[in-house]
Amino acid sequence: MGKMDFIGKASSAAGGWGALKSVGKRLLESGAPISGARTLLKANQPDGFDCPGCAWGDPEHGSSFEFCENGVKAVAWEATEARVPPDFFASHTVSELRTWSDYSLEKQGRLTDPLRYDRATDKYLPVSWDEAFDAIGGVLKSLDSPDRAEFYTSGRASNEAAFIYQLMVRLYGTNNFPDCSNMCHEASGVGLKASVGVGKGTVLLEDFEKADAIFVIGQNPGTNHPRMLGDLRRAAIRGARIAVFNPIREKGLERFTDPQDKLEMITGGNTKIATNYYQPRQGGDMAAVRGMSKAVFAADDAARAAGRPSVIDHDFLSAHAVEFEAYRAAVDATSWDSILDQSGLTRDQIEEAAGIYMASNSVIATWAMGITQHKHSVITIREITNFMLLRGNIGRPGAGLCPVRGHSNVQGDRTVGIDEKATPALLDALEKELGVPMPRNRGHNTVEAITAMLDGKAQAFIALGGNFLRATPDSPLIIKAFEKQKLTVNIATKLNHSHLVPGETSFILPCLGRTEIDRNSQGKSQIVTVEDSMSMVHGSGGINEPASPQLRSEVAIIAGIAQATLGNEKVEWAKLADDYDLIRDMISRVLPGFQDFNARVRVPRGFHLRNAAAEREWNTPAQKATFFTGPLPEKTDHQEALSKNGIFVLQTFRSHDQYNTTIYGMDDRYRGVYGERQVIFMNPKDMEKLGAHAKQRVDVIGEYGDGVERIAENFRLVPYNIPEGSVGGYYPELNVLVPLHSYGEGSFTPTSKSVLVSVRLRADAVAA
Ligand SMILES: Nc1nc2c(c(=O)[nH]1)N[C@H]1C(S)=C(S)[C@@H](COP(=O)(O)OP(=O)(O)OC[C@H]3O[C@@H](n4cnc5c(=O)[nH]c(N)nc54)[C@H](O)[C@@H]3O)O[C@H]1N2
Ligand SMILES: Nc1nc2c(c(=O)[nH]1)N[C@H]1C(S)=C(S)[C@@H](COP(=O)(O)OP(=O)(O)OC[C@H]3O[C@@H](n4cnc5c(=O)[nH]c(N)nc54)[C@H](O)[C@@H]3O)O[C@H]1N2
Ligand SMILES: [Mo]
Repeated sequence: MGKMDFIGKASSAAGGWGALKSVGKRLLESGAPISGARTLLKANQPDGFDCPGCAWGDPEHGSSFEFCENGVKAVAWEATEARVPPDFFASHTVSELRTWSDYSLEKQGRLTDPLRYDRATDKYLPVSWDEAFDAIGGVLKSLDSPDRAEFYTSGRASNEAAFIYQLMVRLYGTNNFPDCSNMCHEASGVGLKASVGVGKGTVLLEDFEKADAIFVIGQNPGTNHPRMLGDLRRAAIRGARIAVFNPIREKGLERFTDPQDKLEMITGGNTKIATNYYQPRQGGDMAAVRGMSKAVFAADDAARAAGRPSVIDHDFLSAHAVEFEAYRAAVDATSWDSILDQSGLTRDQIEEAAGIYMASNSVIATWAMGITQHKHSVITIREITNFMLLRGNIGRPGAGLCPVRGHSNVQGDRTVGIDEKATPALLDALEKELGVPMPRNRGHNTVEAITAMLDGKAQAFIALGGNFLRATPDSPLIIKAFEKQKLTVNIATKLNHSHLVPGETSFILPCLGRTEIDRNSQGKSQIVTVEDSMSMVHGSGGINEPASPQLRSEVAIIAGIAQATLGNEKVEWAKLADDYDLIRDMISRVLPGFQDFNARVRVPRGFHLRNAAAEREWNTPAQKATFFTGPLPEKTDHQEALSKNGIFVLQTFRSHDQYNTTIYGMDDRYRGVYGERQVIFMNPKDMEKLGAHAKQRVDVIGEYGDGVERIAENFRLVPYNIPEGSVGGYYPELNVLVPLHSYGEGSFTPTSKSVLVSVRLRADAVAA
């Protein structure tokens, strides 16, 4: 398809033959269709590996292959036959590679050898593992304080890798754990902890079979959690109501053809997913939810006045919650006018949605980045919790809270200690286990780590996976931050831009992926474990031969760095790396809920980590579920944008053909965009106001008045069903527009779904 007609027809339903076609293409591209198919058959199976795609749960009856188009892409991406050997680095300087796109870099294939940056030639050269470990240990030992180093984690790391990583970092002496969670579901953790005492979801996958209504808020599962669509589809077929809140009409939430359903595939049929689709303004969800609470209160008052049973579960609230009266007062004090203006919905729509809630015995609320990546995300999550508490929708079958996590083990990484603000309980337990004091001061999150690197307060950056440079805000600042480092280390499977801004001493350390066999020194294969969004912990063992004989597991690489930095006195690192059972034994001694870890993880589906709130045990200061009683945000960015001429609020989201900063391809089938990622989705009325036509070339400019020029050049407009005053486009290309200082209150999460911008037409406009 030529560049000119990148706007095409969107798929009529998510999933279906389009998904199958795309999968076949991926398998062929991975270069190994046969082993590729075998690889896929082992995804999310009891004796296979955990899919590195998303963190959606696995079904109990896991006999048939759980089909998921984007899971296939994630697996094929890792299991590719393409390689980037030392030869590749001999023929390209780092400066040259910096001009390549994210897509081209990762497309080159799997990293094969440990590499050290050589400044004289501006190239990465092969290095031995021992030499790398010694040099890294040398720099780490030379820093004047352990707080001078930042240890990043991306959420694909296994529990075992993450646990020994935090062990090393804390023994070294710091709690500096910036991690991808800081940019992702941090607000869910903070909000839920304050409201119900545990920062995780309270539902199991089985609850989706029992819910009467499911509220899907700020999430695009058709692309990002395709297996969730299967659960939503089954719920829809049973007659459950599915209420979607999303400013954009997302195809996957409207209709879905289940590739696992033979009849639907043959007949070209599909299932309607959303029974009710609401399009709030950007960041207008808290107002929408408060409006629903207001309607529930009104209905409850009326019912009680008429002598009918109450709508609100007052028995549950008096037994289990505090601050209910104050919440009622806060809702009463919130006017419908402010609710309607902030949410952008009509009163009828809000009352209709509240009606669905009241007519349903058991309700689940799910959410993702459309909620968490805002300034007021923590209180929005608390407001969703308030609403769910009104009818006791937490802690019983078919009901509960479900923040749908991103990376396949981001939740597990937190559980095992990747946390810059670790609880005293964890630190106490580590002290008891190791017999040495743990650092007690709060460490750096992602935003603070960047600031520390820029200020020269941090001088070393180590990354266990991920692509920090591209995932974080204000991209040009991060380049400066990396350039100032004495040491940068990237443990990675594929080459990305974070590797191309080397500090004074710099290494790329290639690791095994989850699909690969991880053998110890005796040739025995080892398994790792992960935790999904439903707190199920299960084993994962690779089945493919490693991409290169030089690769080491993440655990082994961390053990190597730890030994070179700390010696073997407190922990015998090599022994742990040679037998992950020993790491799991240590986890079971240190963390609650992991007793008999080694035995329980070897049964199909693993085990469930107890969630106290799901059992109505509330570990909040009041020992009760605690209502949030504050007001709505004074003004959202969307309201701000609507009040000013020419200002828009920008949200940055994922296409159907990417995994975060990994770009699989240039198409976004469900949104009807092909072969192009430099696009801005805009309401046709706004385009008219600007005098712009479809495919118009534009520059997008940050509007923060903070003296920093932020500009994303040469994007093209796509007319779209998106609220007026808001625009959307793809992450990571648009991260240049997200200011480092714009983050969530209480979460420090960059406001990637709410960025103030203007749009300037370019002179070199092409005809529509
Ligand atoms: N294939 C694939 N799978 C993935 C990923 C991937 O990149 N590719 N990434 C993984 C990761 S790390 C994560 S965190 C998840 C992300 O999963 P999602 O949260 O689904 O990801 P986004 O693409 O950021 O989509 C955000 C959705 O929220 C909506 N939204 C934006 N602002 C608002 C708002 O103010 N209110 C409401 N109600 N909605 C809003 C957007 O229109 C969009 O539909 O997916 C995980 N799974
Ligand atoms: N503007 C904007 N910014 C965002 C977001 C947004 O919606 N908008 N979303 C945010 C969110 S939700 C997240 S989670 C972050 C994601 O931030 P990150 O987790 O840092 O980014 P990824 O793109 O997932 O990382 C991809 C890289 O991980 C490495 N990798 C892949 N598999 C493995 C493995 O098994 N082991 C190791 N060691 N490395 C591996 C590869 O080298 C690959 O290049 O981005 C955040 N940034
Ligand atoms: Mo994420």
